[in-house]
Amino acid sequence: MTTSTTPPAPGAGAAADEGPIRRGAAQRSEARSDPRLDWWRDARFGLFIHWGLYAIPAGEWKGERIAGIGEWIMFRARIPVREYEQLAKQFNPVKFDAKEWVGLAKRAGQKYLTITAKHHDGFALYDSKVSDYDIVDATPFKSDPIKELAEECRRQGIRLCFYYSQTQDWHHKWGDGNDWDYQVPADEQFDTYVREYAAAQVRELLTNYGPIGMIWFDTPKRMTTEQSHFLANLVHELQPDCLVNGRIGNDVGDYAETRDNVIPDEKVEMDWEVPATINHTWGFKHYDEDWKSAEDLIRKLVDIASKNGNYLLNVGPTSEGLIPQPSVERLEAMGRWLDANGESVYGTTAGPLQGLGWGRTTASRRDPNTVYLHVFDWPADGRLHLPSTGRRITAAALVAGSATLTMEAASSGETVIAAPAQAPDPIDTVVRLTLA
Ligand code: FHN
Repeated sequence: MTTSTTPPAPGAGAAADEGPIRRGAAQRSEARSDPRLDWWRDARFGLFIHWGLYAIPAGEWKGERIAGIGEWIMFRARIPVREYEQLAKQFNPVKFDAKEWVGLAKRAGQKYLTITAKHHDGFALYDSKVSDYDIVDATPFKSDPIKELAEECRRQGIRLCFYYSQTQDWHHKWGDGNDWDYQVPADEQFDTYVREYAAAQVRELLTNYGPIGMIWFDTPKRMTTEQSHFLANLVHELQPDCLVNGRIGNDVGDYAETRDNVIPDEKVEMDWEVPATINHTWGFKHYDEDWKSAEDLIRKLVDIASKNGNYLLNVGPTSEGLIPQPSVERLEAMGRWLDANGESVYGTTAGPLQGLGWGRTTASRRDPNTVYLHVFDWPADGRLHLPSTGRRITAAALVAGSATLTMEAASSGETVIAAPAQAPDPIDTVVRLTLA
């Protein structure tokens, strides 16, 4: 199952021939056993939040609907810095409720939350001392939502992670990407931007909000290997356990990132994650109503886990601070499914059977004798034909409800599991196999 629903953003930094995985250090053989990633490997499912000034125009500028993803509106409509900056004066998200946002991640069964501390528009969603272009200094809201989120994440047991756009900054004259206000910065100017401005903000993020799970860099574009190492080293020096994603560039990250919304066709033998949207945009667009179904999202989560990956699923809150209701409903549906079937996703790795027509398999990372069958298409005759895993199966049971299933060996080497005639769960019925 490969899905590519979001058109690549201009300047997104991925070469067309790069394939679905943007590599990170996860490809190094020792990286697969780095225990710093254990919490993240166990988590499998995180909440991505794209929130910033772009939620005000919400996809529309001067009465015109601007094509593309919502958070790119400044770039797409070539909005001058001085004009775009004025949005800050209107940003007053009085309905923002950190407890509710973190509670939603919790109800959805997500284990980490990655929020845009600064996206390509350069606006800092936290109290930055190296710029006045931030939510505390430049908006009527005047308070720091990241501080509240950090406290709530601690209280509710969710790992807080920060998205930080280290290359593109359309507000800063030496950041990359704004060719309508500024000259393209020379290499030395861009280097100063990375080593002084971006580094100072990353330092703030890792100093002022307690332990951070990861810095999620993006669109490496012109980053040199030295610059990637410089930022990764800074992160690891300030918080040695903090992870760095693959989009730091130049194979320097702790794990690999796929292209947006692209799930590899086959299992991948490295640590990887797919950032994905529920509709077609990351930042809020008031007219993007094309939502993926809960069934699709649950099956995507399982598909990803069955190939060793993590699913970082996005919401784009409104400028008032509300997460759109269709996103809430879908995330809650995923959480209900995970409440019953979570053991087949959390703490699992790719399963022993790949390329199955009717579903997917995952395997416990800690118990070598436990394998999970995820049955998407229930057999019409209630008899599930299972190719040999190479190991003897001693028991089969439904994960939800725990009913034991009977098995018989078929002459072909297959095992036939006698299952109820009707699918117990039309989205994904999970069967736990115990191996000898
Ligand atoms: O350009 C960004 C985009 O706005 C969004 O943040 C996504 C999320 O993965 N990353 C970039 C495009 O790949």
